[in-house]
Amino acid sequence: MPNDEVVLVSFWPSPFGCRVKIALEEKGIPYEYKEEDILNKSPYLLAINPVHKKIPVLVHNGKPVCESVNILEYIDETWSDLSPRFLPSDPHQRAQARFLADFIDKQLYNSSKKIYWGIREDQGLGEEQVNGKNEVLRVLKLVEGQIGDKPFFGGDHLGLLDIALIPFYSRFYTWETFGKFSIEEECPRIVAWAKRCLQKESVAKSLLDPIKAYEFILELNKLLAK
Ligand code: GS8
Repeated sequence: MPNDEVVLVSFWPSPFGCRVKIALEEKGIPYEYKEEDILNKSPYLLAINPVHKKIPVLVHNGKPVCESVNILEYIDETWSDLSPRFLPSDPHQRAQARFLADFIDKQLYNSSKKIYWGIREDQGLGEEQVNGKNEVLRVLKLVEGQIGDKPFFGGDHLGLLDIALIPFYSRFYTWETFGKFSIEEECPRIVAWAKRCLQKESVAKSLLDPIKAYEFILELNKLLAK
């Protein structure tokens, strides 16, 4: 669809926005990027996502699509002629990929916030942080158990689950630094998988630098402390 107008509205540190960037890059779909300040939301964002008022939003020929996993599925269906396909053709495998992407959304991000949200890094580990760390490791170990003998969850190419999970790799450094633990020691297969994903240009050019992600959290915590 050569005359398509594709706009991604996002906020630079967002792992959810990063998913959409990777998906568009993987399929080679040209798009315009619009940065949104989520601390001072524009009337445009409120108009295109009046329900959740969150980024990312993909605006395709003027029509907004919200919620990152929903956007990934929309991209896969709309540009079904472009490879790779993010969802497997087998219904059970498709259900499983959706199930795990949903599990990541419900568990990983919220648990991880307990490790760093409003925490001073020079404090000893509090109970909430230890809980957050244990929950994060539980999720990662469960997901790690699903890695088969292929390089990616999607098989030989990136699939829905790969794209949903890989943006959080940029946050590992933050979680490890605040939580004083090593994900590589606990979940070596997840880290090996992430390194394979990073060999993909779509991932390498979309993923946030881990140090920038960490500095962003430090700034956010300063704002929260005010
Ligand atoms: C989550 C998006 C989200 O949390 C998705 O798209 O998958 N389930 C959604 N977006 C955040 C920025 S990233 O942390 C956001 O827009 N927050 C604004 C707010 O909460 O007001």
